[in-house]
Amino acid sequence: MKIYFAASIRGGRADQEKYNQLIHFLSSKAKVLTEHVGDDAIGEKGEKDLDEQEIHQRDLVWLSAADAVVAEVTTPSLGVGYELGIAEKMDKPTLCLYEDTKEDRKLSAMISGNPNFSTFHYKDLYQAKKEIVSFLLKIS
Ligand code: 6IA
Repeated sequence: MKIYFAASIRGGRADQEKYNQLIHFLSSKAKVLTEHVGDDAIGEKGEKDLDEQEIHQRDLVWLSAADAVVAEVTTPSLGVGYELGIAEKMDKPTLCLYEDTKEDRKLSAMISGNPNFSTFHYKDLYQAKKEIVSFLLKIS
């Protein structure tokens, strides 16, 4: 199974280590097409070896090839929102993971209110990983 993992790059890299751990976990269960999203060498500027048009084109090819999408949506990101909208149009099973441990943050209603996405609020990575396992079981 091929998974498109989406998470913030220019929206902010504060959760990068968490992305890394989720990608590592997902990779033990499926093929993750977008492992670079967790890479600590990618800062808020993104990748250096491709231009922006190439990145956009490549990411859409990968999204189209994916069997499912897992998005970490705690840090708001225009790119992730865009990818989620496209994933919905492509009928990709989609899991949105949101860490709700901080009162001042709120997830967009366009994500939490969308019946086509499975949105899961988690307090720690253990819960997030458990939900990933149920999601993968459900769609396989
Ligand atoms: O708006 P954001 O940058 O936070 O969007 C992040 C999401 O869009 C991720 O899920 C990625 O799949 C995708 N994405 C956006 N920008 C990039 C990128 N470089 N490299 C890889 N994936 C990306 C950014 C620009 C670079 C030429 C400097």
